[in-house]
Amino acid sequence: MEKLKNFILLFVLVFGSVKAQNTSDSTDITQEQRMEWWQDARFGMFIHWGVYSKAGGEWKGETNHAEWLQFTAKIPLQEYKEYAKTFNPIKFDAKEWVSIAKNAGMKYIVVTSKHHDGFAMYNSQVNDHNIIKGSSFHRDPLKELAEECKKQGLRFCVYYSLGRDWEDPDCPTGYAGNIAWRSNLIDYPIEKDKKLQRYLDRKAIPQIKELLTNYGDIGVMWFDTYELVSKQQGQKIVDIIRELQPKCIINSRVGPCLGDYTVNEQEVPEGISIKPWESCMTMNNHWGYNKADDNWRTSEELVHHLIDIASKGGNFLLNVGPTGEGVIPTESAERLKVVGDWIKVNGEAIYGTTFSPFEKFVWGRCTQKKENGNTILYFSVFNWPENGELIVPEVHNKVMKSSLLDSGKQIKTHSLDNGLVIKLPNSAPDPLATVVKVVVEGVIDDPSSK
Ligand code: FHN
Repeated sequence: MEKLKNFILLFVLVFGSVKAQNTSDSTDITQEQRMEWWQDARFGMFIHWGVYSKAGGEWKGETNHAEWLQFTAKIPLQEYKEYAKTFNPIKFDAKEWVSIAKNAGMKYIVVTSKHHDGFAMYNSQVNDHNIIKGSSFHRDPLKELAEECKKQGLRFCVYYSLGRDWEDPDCPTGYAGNIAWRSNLIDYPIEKDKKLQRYLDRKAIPQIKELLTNYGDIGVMWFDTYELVSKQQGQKIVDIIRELQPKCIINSRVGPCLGDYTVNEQEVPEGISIKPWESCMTMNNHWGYNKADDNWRTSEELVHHLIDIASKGGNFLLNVGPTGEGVIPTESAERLKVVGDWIKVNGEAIYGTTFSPFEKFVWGRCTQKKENGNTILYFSVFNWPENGELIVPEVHNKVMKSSLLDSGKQIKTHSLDNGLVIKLPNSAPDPLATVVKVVVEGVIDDPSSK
């Protein structure tokens, strides 16, 4: 009898707990499931917006400031707080912003909830240096953006400056030489007195919890500049996020050797990476709004970056810096419209694709999809070959179908010993980039397997 009782007890203990796990199945999300939407999305909008946007990069006649205004213009905290009180972006329209992103073909938005100035662009109960208590706006733009993203089917994501905060007295940064030059040494000159854990416990962690509790599903927690945050401290933050929102993706700037994907800033890596990565990029020379900066990338450059990044297995996070009134600059909106028009026709060659099975071509890039055991190759042609022929080496698979993606017009191919020849029309249907879709039997060994 005793044995039976012990056996039942053991049974309940073991199977009772497994069952418990299965009931809350959202916590059992696999990394692959967590990353799936993001890897299919390929294209997102980065938004650098804050009190600093009001200055438009200008302070006392100097015009090269932006999101680092408080620091680069050496503004004492109290003066910056006075300036923040005058911030009143009356033209801010979440619907407009999300529509611009959506029409550009972007699937997610990453907005600065708090940049290095430590000013929360949302209704934070943790610290009064925020848009509700510390500005003239008294509305919560993150709340409005989160709701609008939901309405328009985009993923709402937040940027959070983790290891740099010029409002908090306990946020030390790494030393360059013997100066902690990225710290607020004006208001808090004694760097060695600053205890990072105090800042994490008093401000960062409570604010991260607020963001993960009050704004619905957060697609990505996009941390920046972890500076002195250790792996243990970063892991604690990861654990908190996994607890509150298991599906939330975390970038690599949460701490050393942490995060779900790596970030390349203002650059596109040379080669392919099979690990998830993202390239974040400005459209001119500044993240935050700078009215003097007219060094805009061309729409063609942006389309080519998008294709190049997708052909290497990455995501493109393209930045806008709205004005102090809350308007996305015309130069940005116009370029995003052009990118969006291209994607409306050629999105199939970007969304849900994986990296190229080939080294890059002089004439363009390739992305691929697997379908029913066969492979769909999307060749995006940037430079139209004079002889109207594309040579794709190493492809000996049988071609099942080949066409121009935009019109569906059939095009001819033939095989040679060294690969496949694709016969093109005399001129490029789309000068930005023309996509040729070729379906071949079976799979093509990708370069990483060679
Ligand atoms: O210092 C920031 C900068 O202002 C901007 O936010 C970029 C975006 O990735 N991150 C830091 C520089 O690496």
